[in-house]
Formats: sequence, structure tokens, C-alpha cells
Amino acid sequence: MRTQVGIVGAGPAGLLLSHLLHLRGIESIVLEARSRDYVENRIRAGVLEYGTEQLLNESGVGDRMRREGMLHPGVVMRFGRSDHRIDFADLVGKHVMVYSQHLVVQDLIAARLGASGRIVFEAEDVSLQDFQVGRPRIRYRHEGVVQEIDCDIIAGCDGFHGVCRPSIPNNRLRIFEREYPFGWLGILAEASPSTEENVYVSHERGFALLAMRSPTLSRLYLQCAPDEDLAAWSDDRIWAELQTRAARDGFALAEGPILQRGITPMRSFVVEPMQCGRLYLAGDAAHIVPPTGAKGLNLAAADVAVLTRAVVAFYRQGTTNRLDAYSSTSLWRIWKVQRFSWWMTTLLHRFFDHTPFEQQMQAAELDYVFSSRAASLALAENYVGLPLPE
Ligand code: RFL
Ligand code: PHB
Repeated sequence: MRTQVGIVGAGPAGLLLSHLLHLRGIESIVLEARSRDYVENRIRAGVLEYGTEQLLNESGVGDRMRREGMLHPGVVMRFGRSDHRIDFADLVGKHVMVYSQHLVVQDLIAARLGASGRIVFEAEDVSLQDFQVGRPRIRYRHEGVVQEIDCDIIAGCDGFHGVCRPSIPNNRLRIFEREYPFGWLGILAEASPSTEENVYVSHERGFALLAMRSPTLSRLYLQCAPDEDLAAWSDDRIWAELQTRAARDGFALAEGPILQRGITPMRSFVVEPMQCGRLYLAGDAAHIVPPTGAKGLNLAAADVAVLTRAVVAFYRQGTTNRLDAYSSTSLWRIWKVQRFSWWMTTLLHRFFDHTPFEQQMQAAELDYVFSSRAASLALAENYVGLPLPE
């Protein structure tokens, strides 16, 4: 088989890349380890930056998002007895869009298959060959038969645990990493959201987040130990802890049946460079952020927007300048988004090993964000999303 761009992974990064390339007349094949049903129902992110929303709209896959997504012109920070609202509309004239990642994935799969795009689900034993010497090939097994794809470019969009990043020799990569001394226990509950916008809670017992997926589904998170035992958390214990952390005069959190639950470790991770030979990494394959800034999916979208421009220049102008600069161009923005995600995480979580001085610093920083328009504006500008690199 032969194609122009071989894409590993049918998450948001791989699917959006395939779609954007198709709009510019460039062919691709997407290889995905899981089934279509699995990737279409995997519950993950829920907040789209303003620019991600625009990109989906402009590329013709925003119809359902415009109908069913919830536009949020602000976000609430709850600390002590008070709520502080960061008014994106007033501060930066933008909003974020609350729309589930699995729906974005469904919309992109429908668009690709509707345009006769090729996605191979349940592709096993994917391996990359000869991408360092300019003759990239991808080998895999499908329904028991080994297949090989010849391509010009490989896009490694296979997430943090994929095969693409480990295919690059260790001595070609530099890794930057930080693990946090906590995780998130997240639930999806059949309960109407109790707030109009997402609420980030800083509480002495730990962080909590009140988020949502639809007018009837709440998505709620609690800071927990990184190795927390999910079995130790009954439904009653989860709701009691959420009620305690989210409490405020006159506020009650609506409860309902818990449909899904899980524990997410918190990590910051970046690999440099995000490329080797004709292999280009995008999305979680190249970087991970702690979810406090709601950035993972948005970083994936920004990477593939930059990669698309570089691939288009390669085919239209026959130059590799933009491809060669892909990593440095993308990392310019990625590090700023890493900084914001780290900062939101550090600002809002309880660090049980903090000294009294460090606790005062955290409280002062929260107060500053609440009381200064300049500080609120900086939060808003980052939360709705920084501009894409030129
Ligand atoms: P994905 O979505 O992990 O997709 C990678 C795909 O590659 C496949 N794959 C392989 N395919 C073939 N061969 C192999 N050897 C393969 N190995 C893996 C996988 O099956 C998968 O289909 O990566 P991508 O496309 O880079 O997208 C990244 C996002 O999924 C991720 O950053 C976000 O979900 C992170 N995230 C959030 N991001 C936001 O922007 N806003 C949020 O509100 C937000 N909340 C979250 C989150 C992630 C969470 N978890 C569970 C990690 C909340 C949570 C709880
Ligand atoms: C979510 O809706 O799951 C969500 C929202 C905001 C975050 C993280 C996750 O910061």
C-alpha cells in the first residue's frame, strides 16, 4: 500500500490531521489499535479553546458542536467563603466551548469515512521502519495479515503510551518531566450541572472541580493520592467529599447515579525535538499536561494545525523548511501552555508537604488573581487559548 502521510492513532490529533490534510488534497491512512466503538466512547476532555472551536468550525466539522456544545463565557474559582468569576468575555472578548472529546472524535470519524478516508481500526503490532533514512514505512497486522504502507511522512499521533516516540533512538531525544504528588478521582454522573460554568475549588482538604458534559451530565473531580485505591471510594463517600469541598452558603451540589469513575495521575512531560527523520510526533505522543488547565486536547489540535501547514508546504512548494522547523515552531507555544497548566495545578491543589510559608504564598497568589484585573486577564488569556504560532 502507498499513501502520502501515514498516521498512527485515531485520537483527536490523528483524526484532525487526516481531515485537515484531506481538505488540502493530501492523502493519508490512519492506523488505530482499538476498535471504532472504543475510541468513539472513550470519555476524556471536555473544554475546547476558542481557537480549537474555530478550527473545527472552519474545517466543516462543527455542526453538532454548534447545536449541542455549551458556550462558557467565564469560569469560577472558589476559595474560602468567596467565588471569583473570571469573565473571559469582558477580559479578552472570547469564550470556551464545552463539548466532549468523544463527540469530537465521532464527528471527525464520520467526516473522514464520509469522504472515503481510510481508517484501519484494530491494527495490531504497528511498527515504524526506515523513517530516519527518508523511506518511511509502517508495518502492522490486521485480521491476521501483515501489511505494509509506504509513505512520505509518518505522523506519530498515538498518545503517551504509543509506539512512535519509543521508535526514536533515546540519544536523539531530551525529556522534560514532572510528576505531582496527587491525582484526580473523576466521575461522570447523571445529574444536572449545579453551576452554569466550570468551578475550580481550592479547599484545605484538596482541590475539586465541578465540570459538565451536557445539561443532564456532570463531570466532577477530586484531588486524591496518586496511588489512590478506587475501591475505597463508595458512591456515598465520593458525594460527601464533593459536597464538603464545594460547600458554600446557599449552594448544594446535585447528586445522581455515577456512570463512570477513574483515577488520573498528574504529570507534565515534553519531548524535544518532536521529530526524527520523516517522523513527526503530535499531541500526547509528544507532551502531557496535568488536566487543571484543560489543555491536552487543545495542544493536540494546535500541533496538527502547525504540522498541516508544514506538510502542505512540502507538497506544494517542494521545500522541507517548515517540516524541519515543526518542532521548534510548535514548542514555542507548547512551553507556554505547559507553564499555564503547571501554574493552575500549583495554584489550586493542596500540597500536604508545604511549609506554612509556602501555604501563605499560595493563598496570596490566589488572592492576587481574585483582586487584580491584570492577573485575572492573564488567566483568561491563557484559558481561552494563546494564538497559534506563525
Ligand atoms: P489520544 O487521544 O490518546 O489518542 C491516541 C490514539 O492512538 C492509539 N494508539 C495506537 N494506535 C495504533 N498503534 C499503537 N501502538 C497505538 N498506541 C496507541 C490510541 O488507542 C488512541 O486512540 O491522543 P491525542 O490524539 O494526542 O489526544 C490527546 C487528548 O486525548 C488528551 O490530551 C486529552 O484527553 C487530555 N485531557 C483534557 N484535554 C483538554 O484539552 N481539556 C480537558 O478538559 C481535558 N480533560 C484530559 C482531561 C485527559 C484525561 N485523562 C483521562 C487522561 C481529563 C482527563 C480525565
Ligand atoms: C472536564 O470537563 O472534564 C474538564 C474541565 C476542565 C478541566 C479538566 C477537565 O480543567
